[in-house]
Amino acid sequence: MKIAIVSDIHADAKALQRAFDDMPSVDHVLCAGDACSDFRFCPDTVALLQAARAQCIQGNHEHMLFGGGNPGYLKKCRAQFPADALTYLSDAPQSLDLEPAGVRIHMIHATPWSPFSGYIHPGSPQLPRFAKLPHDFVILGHTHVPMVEHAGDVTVINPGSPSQPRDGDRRGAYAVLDVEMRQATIHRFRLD
Ligand SMILES: [Mn+2]
Repeated sequence: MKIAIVSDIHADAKALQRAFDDMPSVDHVLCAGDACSDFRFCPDTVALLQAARAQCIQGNHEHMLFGGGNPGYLKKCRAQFPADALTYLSDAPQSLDLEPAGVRIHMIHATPWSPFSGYIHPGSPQLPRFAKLPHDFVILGHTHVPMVEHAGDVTVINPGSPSQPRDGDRRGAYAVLDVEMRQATIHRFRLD
């Protein structure tokens, strides 16, 4: 089973479409939050995720928008966009646990200890803490920096961002997890 992971799309349907075009054949799609921005909701982005039957969690931007951080804009969104597009993200959980083929996967946007704040970058001093978690894979977003890091038997995956990479590489990014092989790989694709 292959699982594609995207995160931090930030309302850029074009970049997400590029990621899907670039993707090998996968069985499942996960989105680790920030599909929208708290000041910009994109129904086309949601439609692409819905068509891919992606399982999404909320990032800090969904939390801000749907948690009342930008009430004027949310009101505008409710008037302008289909209700089911909004509920697709407003009803998304803060974290998600999956166990395909006995492989324990935990997905949360920022860190396992705080869903919406804190940054785990490659080489983070916090990475050794992951070794004690009861998961095989922890999927994060938030940094827009793609990584596959190991802490004991736990693999930490951040797929980066298809639209706003922040690692000095201008290409978009996503990840693919091969569950049986227990192997995660970062994929890059051109945005221009
Ligand atoms: Mn983000």
